[in-house]
Amino acid sequence: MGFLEGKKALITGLASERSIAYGIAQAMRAQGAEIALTYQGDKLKDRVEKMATTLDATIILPLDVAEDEQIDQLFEQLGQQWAQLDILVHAIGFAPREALAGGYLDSLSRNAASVSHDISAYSFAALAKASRGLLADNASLITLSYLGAEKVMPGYNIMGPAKASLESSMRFIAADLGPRGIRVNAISAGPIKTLAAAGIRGFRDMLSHAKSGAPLRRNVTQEEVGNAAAFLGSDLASGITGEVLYVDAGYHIMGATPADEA
Ligand code: NAD
Ligand code: 0WE
Repeated sequence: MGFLEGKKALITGLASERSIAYGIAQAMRAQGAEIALTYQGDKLKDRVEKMATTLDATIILPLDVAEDEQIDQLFEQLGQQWAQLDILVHAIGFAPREALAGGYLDSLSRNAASVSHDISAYSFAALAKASRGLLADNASLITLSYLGAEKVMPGYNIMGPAKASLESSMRFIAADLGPRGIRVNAISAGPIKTLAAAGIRGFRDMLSHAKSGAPLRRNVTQEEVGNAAAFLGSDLASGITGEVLYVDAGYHIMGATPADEA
């Protein structure tokens, strides 16, 4: 018997087998949760439907968070099949590619700031707002963040402020929904090579830097982030809300690079 037995989880952000969202879906399924998935646009539909079969998921709905109607439609459709939602996972982030290379100010534009905050931060609050009527009274909402929210990670650029906004919004949502027993948390994951990450220049160096700088001297996996999300989604985490949980092999505690790796 898994610790998510009887729970219904909606998981956004699947793009490939390497997506953090897929690791989360697998971990939650392994603990007994029933899974529903969303896909961004028709390009990803077939791929997400294939992944759905490995998760015994039969509810697969479109969601582009740039579209208000798709957000409303999502929970209207989901509500026709599920009376309540126990877990909502937001694993969505995007900035225009040009904004993730070069210097912060050089790559900055009004459009990059607007898009990155809209898609990566506002969307979590928008999903929380639209799902309110469907959420169970002990539901758990989870989003994915990165250390670039608090510290300057070269090249992360406008995604840093967007993740800072996401984390702050997470706390406001937690305060809002807390009286209903609903918990809201973020996982700050270390770098993982996913589709979104693959296209970033110098990402391999970032992985090796994170590895040598972390107490555990290694990178983290989708499976490890998935297990942490399964925990936060479960009643085992019933006292935890408004928290940022680091799944980064300890990297964030360090103030300097370990001597053996300098
Ligand atoms: P990924 O490319 O597998 O997933 C990103 C997802 O965002 C995709 O499924 C994509 O469809 C979705 N998305 C983008 N724009 C969207 C929109 N308008 N509407 C709906 N969905 C949209 O990459 P990932 O690394 O698994 O990213 C998932 C989350 O984890 C993101 O929030 C990312 O910032 C965060 N994160 C990633 C890392 C890493 O190193 N990979 C580390 C920490 C946090
Ligand atoms: O949040 C992220 C990446 C999010 C992301 C990735 C892309 C690539 C494709 C957002 N938007 C886009 N836009 C695209 O066109 N991470 C935490 C991974 C990541 O990205 C970095 C990192 C790390 C870590 C960019 C620069 C430096 C470090």
